[in-house]
Amino acid sequence: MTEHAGLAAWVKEVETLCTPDKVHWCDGSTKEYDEMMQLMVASGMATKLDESSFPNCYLFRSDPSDVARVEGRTYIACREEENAGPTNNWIDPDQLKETMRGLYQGCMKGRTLYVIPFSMGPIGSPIAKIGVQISDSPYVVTNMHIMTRVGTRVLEVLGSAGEFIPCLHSIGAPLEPGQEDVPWPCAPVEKKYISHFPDENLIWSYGSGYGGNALLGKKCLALRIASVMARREGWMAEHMLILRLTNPEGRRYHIAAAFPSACGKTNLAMLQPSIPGWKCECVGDDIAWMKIGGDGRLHAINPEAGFFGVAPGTSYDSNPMAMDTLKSNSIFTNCVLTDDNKVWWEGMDEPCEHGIDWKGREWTPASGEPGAHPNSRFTAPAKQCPAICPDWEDPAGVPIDIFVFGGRRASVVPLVRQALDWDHGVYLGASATSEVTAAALDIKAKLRRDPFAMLPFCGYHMGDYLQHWFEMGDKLGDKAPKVFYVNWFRKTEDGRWLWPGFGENARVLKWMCERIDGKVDAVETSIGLMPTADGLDLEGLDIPAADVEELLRVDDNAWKAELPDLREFFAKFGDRLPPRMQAQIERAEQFQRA
Ligand code: GTP
Ligand code: SPV
Ligand code: MN
Repeated sequence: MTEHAGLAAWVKEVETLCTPDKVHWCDGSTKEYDEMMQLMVASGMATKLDESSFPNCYLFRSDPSDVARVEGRTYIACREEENAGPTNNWIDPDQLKETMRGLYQGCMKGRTLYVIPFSMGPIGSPIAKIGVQISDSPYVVTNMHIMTRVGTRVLEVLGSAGEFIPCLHSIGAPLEPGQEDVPWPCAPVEKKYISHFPDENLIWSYGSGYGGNALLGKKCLALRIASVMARREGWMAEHMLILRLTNPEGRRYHIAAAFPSACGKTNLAMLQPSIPGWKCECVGDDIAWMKIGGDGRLHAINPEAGFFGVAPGTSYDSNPMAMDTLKSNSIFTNCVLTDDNKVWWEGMDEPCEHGIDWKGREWTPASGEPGAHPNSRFTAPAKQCPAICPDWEDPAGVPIDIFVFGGRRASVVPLVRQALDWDHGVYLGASATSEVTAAALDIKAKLRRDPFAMLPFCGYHMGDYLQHWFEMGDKLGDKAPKVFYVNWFRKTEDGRWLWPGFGENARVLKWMCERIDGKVDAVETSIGLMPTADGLDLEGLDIPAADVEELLRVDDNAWKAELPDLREFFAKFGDRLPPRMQAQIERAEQFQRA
């Protein structure tokens, strides 16, 4: 319970609206976590994995309709429609609340209402923000235990009048007396709403139990609501990993990188450099909150406490640090259950001959479909990562030297290039494109523009967001991080990866570090500064020279062909497109004409 009158009143109000059978205030303890897992095993929602191979780990299978974020059902309900901008869905906040109140009416019947006080960022840190999530999903409670700092200590910090962000969540599946529950209750897609009310720092989510739709501290609070607060208060909330790279001489570099969902953040954050003497440590794998410190530099913290990582493709070969992180005290969703009660997914080191797939059906490699859903995920405590940075919970954050943008592109976009200056860097981030992945359920396009990997996560007008980036650059001046753009995903015509990726990506990061130290030259091209023929350290890497040449090739015709689409995309921003972005587009067009 709480001494906070505002919180108590809100919980009472929700209780009256949603009519749960019980109310449970979460204390964040291990005992609470264990009891909830036991409850879910008993109800058939969770499967306990083999204790000797995966101690204290559980597998869940979601409803086949509830497997990823639903961008088409995600709303930024600010007062004025034009402030949501052309890249967000908008509904008038009063109207949306009326619709959702109708849905919330009695929606927790037969269920328990959990009150989850949580902190994004270390509890009590001046940069941390407190949220309180109400949810009727015990799965959400256990995931929040891992992904955020949950519990009584948060209520203590909140005191009797502290500020918190209310996050209301229901799976939208009331139980009538005698009605049998299903393993993964949720509402049909047309009743799902992931709603944000940025004018009042409020989040209402209904109908989904999966990932960013339901773990409201993550995308809803730490990105959509926080991005609005950050603009107002002069800081940044970004969809970025944070890592520390140390060179053989012991010099440290801090890198923050924005790639769209399922495009390599977790992997890069836990990189094991293939080049001798270089060390990489992970600060965060998905979200960065960054403020200008007393030294005038940009300092980043990871507001999360766990990783909600893409399972397929994760292996000891590709990401050993993630594999060591997730082997205990973790939750798995939509993976394969093997005959010896372990989890498996496509791309894991050893093949799986037989098991139960994510839909609960018998599965073999001959089944003709992946056994794990492409957006199957692990939820694992960050502190278990062997490569976690000793300073990952430092409230002061780490000073960022380098920003990296990128996306998944089979063609055109080269392995790496450096921006000419800050404004060009903002242009590179803003013009990012990526092939669409399984992380969003309802996006049919193959390729899309995803500025700063924030398209689904920016809580206000994207034109104003670009302006905010320009203004942050002005404030940082010569202390602004240097900007780069990468693409690990270029392929040959017959579909082979040109770049080995993963630990070898350290070679590209090394080039960036040498660039900012002025140790290595670059070639100026129409799209930015590129490595010279011998600029990248490729020692010990078995890669054909022709592949390297292709990875660094700038096809001016292909770039030119993309400009009309870029112009059309930015035209939607109308008079909110910053003149400095307009100038960058014109510069790009001029380059391509020359
Ligand atoms: P979200 O959690 O959705 O925000 O995704 P993320 O950006 O953290 O993506 P993640 O690192 O989980 O990578 C997604 C997929 O891309 C996985 O299947 C990885 O194995 C694969 N991947 C990551 N890095 C590389 C790389 O360097 N090369 C190749 N070919 N694949 C990669
Ligand atoms: C993403 O989609 O970018 C994720 C997973 O990190 S979710 O938490 O579902 O948004
Ligand atoms: Mn993400």
